[in-house]
Amino acid sequence: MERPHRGYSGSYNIPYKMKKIVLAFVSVSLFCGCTDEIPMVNLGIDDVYYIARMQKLDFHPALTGERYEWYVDGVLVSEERDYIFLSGEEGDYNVELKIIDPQTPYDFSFDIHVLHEEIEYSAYISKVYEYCPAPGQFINEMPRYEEGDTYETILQKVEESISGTNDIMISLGGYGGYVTFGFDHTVINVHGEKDFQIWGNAFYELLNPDERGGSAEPGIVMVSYDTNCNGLPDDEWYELAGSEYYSKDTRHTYSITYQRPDPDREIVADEDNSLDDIYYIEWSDNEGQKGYIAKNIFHNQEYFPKWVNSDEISFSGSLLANNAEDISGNGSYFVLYSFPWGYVDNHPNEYEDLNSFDISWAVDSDGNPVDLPGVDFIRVYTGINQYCGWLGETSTELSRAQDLHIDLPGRPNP
Ligand SMILES: [Ca+2]
Ligand SMILES: [Ca+2]
Ligand SMILES: [Ca+2]
Repeated sequence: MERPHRGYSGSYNIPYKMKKIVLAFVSVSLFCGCTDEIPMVNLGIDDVYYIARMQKLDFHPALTGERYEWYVDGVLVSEERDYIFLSGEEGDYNVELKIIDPQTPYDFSFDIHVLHEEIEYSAYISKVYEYCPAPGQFINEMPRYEEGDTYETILQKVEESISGTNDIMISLGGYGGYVTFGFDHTVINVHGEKDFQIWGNAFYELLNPDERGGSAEPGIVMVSYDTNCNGLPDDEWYELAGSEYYSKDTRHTYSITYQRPDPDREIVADEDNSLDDIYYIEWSDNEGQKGYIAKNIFHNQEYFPKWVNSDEISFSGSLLANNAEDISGNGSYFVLYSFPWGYVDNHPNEYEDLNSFDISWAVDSDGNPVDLPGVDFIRVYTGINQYCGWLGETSTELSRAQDLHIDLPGRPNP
């Protein structure tokens, strides 16, 4: 799929966004066997590139060798054959590629001029790639399903809800439900700083605010870098390791499947009549557990996503420990406690730092830290599989995300 570019074709003469650069070296034979020196190949007018900050330029050398070394301003940055250049800072950079090979060593040097974008970037979400909620009491309502909607039109509604500063809350439903979004540029991983913030609808209850309990419905964040530069979230995903990542109570290979409501189920209400269908949507997990998302009297729409045709939906990921406590002892008053840091919809939005995320928290599927230069795709999924009586299933909500490295008009970032 062709990704729309940002209008760089005319004025700066070379790259589109995501342009693939193939270093096709001509006249190679002229240099062979003539000298012991490593030949410098002049790439002609193509040895200068212009690109906007926070956009990638990916290089694929046509020539091969035993080893490769890429340098930016003299600093070794990669020993892979292919290299993606990305800079958050405007300026002039010298890039050098050394192909180390006993027969045919080469050394190429060229300049990249990183410019300010022609159209100012948005600091907020510009694109929603996926919306796959688990069943829940707010599904088909946040956003609302209307007759004739398809996955594509629902996706559009989600994008309209959470992009820019529209600030319309969407729900991810029960455990595993997720949304994937991105910005109109790559979010740079500035080392030593948090990189983006996400808004939810968590609150602390008024009686004991110091305990940081109330409605915390933590969502786990995953990030991905568009390493194949196709504009699609089909690259490797990394979890951002929040405060609970290394806890013994966190399970890292959890999976769950929800069933479409069985039309032949026995309709049973609970004793105090806050739930009118306690066997509504059955789930089963890979630990042999089973349970139900009940239908409650407060939300009468269907809870299984209506645009989904399949009879079951599955999710997998890390599972956080339950965070709710029934302080009434009779199911009438639950407090959902916040985890310390690193989750969405986990602290009230005014605690900006506790709702902000550092790309350097990324870990691979074995839990090893990964040093990403930036991210193009961010995914949030409900991290708890918990049911709290009349409050219903625990579900992550979110309404906005912001790249903390983009200056806002009239308010430069510190
Ligand atoms: Ca960072
Ligand atoms: Ca991709
Ligand atoms: Ca919430």
